[in-house]
Amino acid sequence: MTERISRLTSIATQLRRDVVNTIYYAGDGHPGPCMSIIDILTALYFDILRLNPEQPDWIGRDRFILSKGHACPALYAALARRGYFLPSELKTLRSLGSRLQGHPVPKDTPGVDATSGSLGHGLPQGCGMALAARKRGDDTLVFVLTGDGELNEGIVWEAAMSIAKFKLHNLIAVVDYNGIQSGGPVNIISGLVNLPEKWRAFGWYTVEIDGHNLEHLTLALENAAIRGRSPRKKREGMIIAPNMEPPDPDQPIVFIAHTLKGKGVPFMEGNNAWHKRVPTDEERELAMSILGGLDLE
Ligand SMILES: Cc1ncc(C[n+]2csc(CCOP(=O)(O)OP(=O)(O)O)c2C)c(N)n1
Repeated sequence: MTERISRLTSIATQLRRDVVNTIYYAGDGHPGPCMSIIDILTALYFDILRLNPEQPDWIGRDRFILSKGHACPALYAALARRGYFLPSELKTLRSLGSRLQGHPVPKDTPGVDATSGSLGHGLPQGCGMALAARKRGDDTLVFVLTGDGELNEGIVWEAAMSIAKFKLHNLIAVVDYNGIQSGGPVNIISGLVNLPEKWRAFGWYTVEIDGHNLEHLTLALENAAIRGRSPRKKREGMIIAPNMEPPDPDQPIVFIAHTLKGKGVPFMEGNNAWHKRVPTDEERELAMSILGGLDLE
């Protein structure tokens, strides 16, 4: 394992610990949905995104939209560990007057770029931000992370169509394809099948990826980011997806990230009872014994 990947692996474990502790202290929250996106967030916040935590509103920053806003304890953990605020503040999640509300609000929370929680709105907001970046003439990128159950919302597909039509190569979407939404399996509830073909039909360069393999994630996201900032520049040997032709210069990219709900805590993995649930004292201790560490230090 390279030094880069071992650093990211230990950050991902730290974020998983933070999520368990944050939800334990808040007495409310969605641990399973957080765990499936931790590795994606780790790759983005600790390797890929161009950010300045000391200047959260810096115009030149990349934007990140957590469209499945109910997983915000994972985002807050990433922001805290990236230096936007102290990890001890995570304990205030969902409490009155806290900057860390139960769904993300940019007005209150440093580092949050978009309001979310009502599912489906991340991609449309990202479309607007990517158009604005084009109008400004800068090379900032917009990353949007959506759930798979969230794709039931029709507005996602309106945005997908517009983003391809406007040729927004500066927007990169990631779908957290864990196969389960709050009410059960996505393929049964909404008939969400043939997902990659759907995105391709909407004009997107569609790449399937293991959403827990930090090596693959960082390589693919890094190359997608380099390409997103200047899509017409020829680069020898740059691979976004092995065994695929490179994207057309104007095509937006979506990563379909195969993930596991609850990933990292065995008794939560694939168990939808943890979609929204608070760990008991014993469950928290068990999780900590697996993840190492005890508290929000
Ligand atoms: C517009 C809207 N409808 C319903 C909900 C309630 N809700 C919260 S989480 C969730 C499931 C989302 O599934 P998915 O996108 O797969 O996220 P995951 O379960 O993987 O976290 C639903 C339906 C909501 N937040 N917004």
